[in-house]
Amino acid sequence: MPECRYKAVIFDLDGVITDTAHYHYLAWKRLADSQGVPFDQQINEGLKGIDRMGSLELILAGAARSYSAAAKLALAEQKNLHYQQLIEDMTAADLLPGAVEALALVRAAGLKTGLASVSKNAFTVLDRLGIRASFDYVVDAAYIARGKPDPEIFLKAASELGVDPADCLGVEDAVAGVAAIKAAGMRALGVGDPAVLTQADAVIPGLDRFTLAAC
Ligand code: B16
Ligand code: MG
Repeated sequence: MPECRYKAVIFDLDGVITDTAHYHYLAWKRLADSQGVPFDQQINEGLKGIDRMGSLELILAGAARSYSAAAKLALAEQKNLHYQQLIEDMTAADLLPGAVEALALVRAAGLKTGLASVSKNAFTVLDRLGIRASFDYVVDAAYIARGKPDPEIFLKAASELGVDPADCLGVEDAVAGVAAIKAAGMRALGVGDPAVLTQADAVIPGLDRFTLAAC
């Protein structure tokens, strides 16, 4: 194999490794409906990669009334309970096609693997999927001050892996996530639609098309 241009690959979780993006949508939809606030797949697209309170603020921007800080916290907690119910029964069958193979490919090439999810439920999801040990470092979102598109989470992953950001490939399904990778000074591989992920260096439809030559 020719020498790889990367030393580490840092993956997003929701929408890349597993389709929890859909569970987030269902949980937000239930909450938005309970408040009579408009919410659909298009609004949801803009929430991908945005942390819980940031997502709530974007949803409540469409509300007819205003909410106190305490009411917002209660709504965020409610959404999280809906979400936790939805992920309760996840298993390895919920891994997206190619996810396990992509992680194995990266390790077989001698590269490090990182996970950069702003989800505070990421460790639970990784355990349900049975892939926590496939990562050399998983960022704990509880210690991240700024969500995507801020580069903080990707820079934290690179630093803990002991790799220069310029030697990292970031893999993301969200516009905000791709922006975070680029702001961190990394190459960005988008997973999804090239018409949506316009800032990515390359885009593949799913990890089943992952190669280290992808961008
Ligand atoms: P939680 P990622 C993100 O995860 C999701 O894309 C986003 O929709 C969600 O609001 C966020 O995690 C926070 O999740 O409420 O579980 O803390 O894409 O960075 O893996
Ligand atoms: Mg994502």
